[in-house]
Amino acid sequence: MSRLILVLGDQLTRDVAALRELGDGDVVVMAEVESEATYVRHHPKKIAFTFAAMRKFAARLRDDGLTVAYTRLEDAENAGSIPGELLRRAEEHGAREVIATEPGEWRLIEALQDCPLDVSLLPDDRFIASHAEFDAWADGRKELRLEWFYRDMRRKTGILMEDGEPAGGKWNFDHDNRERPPDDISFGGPMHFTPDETVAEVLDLVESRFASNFGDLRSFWFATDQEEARRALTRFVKHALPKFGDYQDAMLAGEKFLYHSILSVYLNAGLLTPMEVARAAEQAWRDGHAPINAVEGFVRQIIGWREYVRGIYFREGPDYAKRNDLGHGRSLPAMFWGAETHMRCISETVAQTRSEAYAHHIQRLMVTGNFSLLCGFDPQEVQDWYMANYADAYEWVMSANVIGMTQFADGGIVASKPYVSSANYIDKMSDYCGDCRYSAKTKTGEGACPFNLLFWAFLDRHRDRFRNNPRMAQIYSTWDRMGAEKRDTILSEAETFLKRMDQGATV
Ligand code: FAD
Ligand code: DLZ
Ligand code: SF4
Repeated sequence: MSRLILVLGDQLTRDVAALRELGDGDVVVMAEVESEATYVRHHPKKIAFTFAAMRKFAARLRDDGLTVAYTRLEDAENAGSIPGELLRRAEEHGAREVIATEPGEWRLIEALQDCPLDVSLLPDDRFIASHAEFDAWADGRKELRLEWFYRDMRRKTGILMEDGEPAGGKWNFDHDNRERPPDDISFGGPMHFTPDETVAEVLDLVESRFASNFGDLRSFWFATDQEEARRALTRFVKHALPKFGDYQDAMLAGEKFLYHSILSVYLNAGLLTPMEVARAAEQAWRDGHAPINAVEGFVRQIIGWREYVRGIYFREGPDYAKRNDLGHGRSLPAMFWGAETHMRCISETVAQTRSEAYAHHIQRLMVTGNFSLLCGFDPQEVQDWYMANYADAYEWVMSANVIGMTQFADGGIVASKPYVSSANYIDKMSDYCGDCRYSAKTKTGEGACPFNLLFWAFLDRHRDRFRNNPRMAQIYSTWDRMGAEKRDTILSEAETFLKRMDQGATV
């Protein structure tokens, strides 16, 4: 009896576990379905990317001689969900058994487990660390700090290792990174691909079905197959990687990409593997093309952070994404959806998110993430916002970044203290503040930057929670030394700002 081999829209790798099981007579099932396209209001570019890449991958499998049952979103008989499509195809092919690679989100894992067919979920071994390996590393540790996990990943992969020792003599070159933003950027941005017939067809579909979703569909320039994604990787390694480390934390108005790779969307969909990306970067260092601080910094993101956040998501279970340790419940303001704001850092970040379905790490972390935590937005709403707006968004990689790293909603599993900062950080690492209606240097009164007010208001609000955290002792003593009158002014101005924002005023 034939079996169904399920390939999801973010499993577009010939070597994915389920496809390795393929036997004679088995049918590969791929389906564009309403439930996946609407469980959050995805950016139109993400839907277009996913469908285009799925269609091209299905065509490649057919070229390889595989039998592929592919359902398009507009097909009349489309059952609308992955389990629904499996049931329909099972009946069509007289199959009972389904082989699938474990999805990257609990909701879909649970839906497959509940599907009334004989579904086997295979481990997704596109990742470097299995769930068991991550758990073995985490078990019994008081703190799950990235640095120790990352070193294990270096040892396991041999990336940037020489005779068992870290290349260049140390594990982490962050000290040499994080320079202030440069005056101009020599990297022209990621490789743009002109839509071919398949992509053009999908763009028309997405335009007609998802026009009201937040985000610009065109211009659409993403790679949509493995060969194109590899070209994008090559361009990054050649032109941007050498400076990746230096300007990793910089933000510049009008410069959407700086020296970032824009590879997460391809990595997460399966068009690239983490090991091929890490090896390409390592080779650039061995060839003398890129310095160790850049290559180590980049490799740490791929084999360190990317694996680590996935490990946390699966270790902590389906409830992780619902945590709200600080009890935050404010709704997101209209400025996160493109409404006018005087805050230049927010308007720049939201504008490029809208146009590209992309913002780089520091914009996500120190602008929208930091602002969300300071204002006390509901962490689930915050996560939904990120899930909706970024082309690389999947819960396995999103949750620990949002719930853990930026919102401290997991109570400190990922971060040892909340990632909050006043305007000082943004002012130092960007050119946003120069042309802003607010003044980063002004602490209270006319023109005071909201970050300056909200920062102290946050610390004051959560004093009981954080005052005994040794990493925050100094900041609390600065607050206490400020004088009661100044503290009251800050708190009342912060309150006024939040009230006006909640009422829909342009702030
Ligand atoms: P680069 O800066 O070039 O970094 C190289 C690669 O390292 C990335 O492609 C990515 O695969 C990996 N990486 C870097 N940082 C992280 C990280 N913190 N966690 C996991 N992988 C990392 N990344 C996603 O892939 N999907 C998400 O949904 C996502 N949501 C995020 C939400 C928040 C609030 C924050 C703070 C970060 C989030 N990240 C997410 C991590 C990171 O911001 C993006 O991976 C990165 O911006 C993607 O752009 P890039 O490919 O140019 O990355
Ligand atoms: C992101 C996405 C979208 C928009 N659409 C589909 C789809 O129609 N069919 C599909 O198989 N996958 C899609 N995906 C990717 C899935 O949402 C992803 O596999 C799960 O979120 C698990 O990571
Ligand atoms: Fe953002 Fe404040 Fe700087 Fe304006 S002054 S760009 S609001 S940090």
